[in-house]
Amino acid sequence: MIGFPWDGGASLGAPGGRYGPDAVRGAIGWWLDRVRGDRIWDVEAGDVVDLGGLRLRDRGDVAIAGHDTEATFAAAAELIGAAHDAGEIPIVIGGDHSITIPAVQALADRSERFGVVQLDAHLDLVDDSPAQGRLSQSSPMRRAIELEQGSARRLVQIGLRSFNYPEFHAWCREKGITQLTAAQAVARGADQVAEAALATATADGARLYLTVDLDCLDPGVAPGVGHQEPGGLPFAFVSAVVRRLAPHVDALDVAELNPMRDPLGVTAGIAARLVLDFAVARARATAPALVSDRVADPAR
Ligand SMILES: [Mn+2]
Repeated sequence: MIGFPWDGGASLGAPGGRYGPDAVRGAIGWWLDRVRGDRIWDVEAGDVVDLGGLRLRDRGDVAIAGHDTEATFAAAAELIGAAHDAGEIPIVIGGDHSITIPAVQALADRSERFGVVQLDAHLDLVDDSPAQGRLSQSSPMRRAIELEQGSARRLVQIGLRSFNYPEFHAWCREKGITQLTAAQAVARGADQVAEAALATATADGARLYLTVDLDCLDPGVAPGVGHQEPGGLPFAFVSAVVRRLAPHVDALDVAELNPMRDPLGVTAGIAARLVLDFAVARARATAPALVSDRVADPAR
């Protein structure tokens, strides 16, 4: 885990993302308390998982230079890169969605090619604008697909909705970006969506970057984000996609948590749950379940 307490890129949404990492650290303890002797009962999956092979390490926060976005992003890429080089899977906790820019760069620097699965209400494809520049919360996917190791054809966007700039309609189709609205994704179901996204994003042996913008969720579920869009994904859908992709992911981020808009801590709790979902799914992939309800219930 790497905290990235940055909201300097929140040029359209509300500031406050800088308090995100500590809110997740506070919320995650609720579930870590359930770990006994390196084991945890995954109630929803119906098994007891051996966490003995899993080490969840907190590498602390990216050093923020509030006056200098490029210096901050360089420090982030270095800290995230150090996790990659140590054989770890970085879990970057934002912070507004611009945190993805250096986090993707760190993976790209260590990959022949990579693909991205993005859970988000928004496109995040702005190239440049007078108000936002090139490194804001509205640009992380544009910066990702223009990298030499990236490709628009390996970008899968899930949870899109609401309204957007008209010029992007044709542009996205020309580039070959895969897009699913929140309603389309729910209609297809999490398993099918995750399978197809995995195949598209990891084509040609590409490594996988997973970015979860918490505004992919319905704001009635997760209100504490930079900008809320009605009609979002249910928690169970997002959790299922994160769990299904987790064993294949080379880097994860969870972005746009804004504790200043999250007075009850509900959204921080969701961010922490998704981190645990991710970690437990990875542990399950390497160590078989110790006890499973699925043995008793062959229908599952
Ligand atoms: Mn976003």
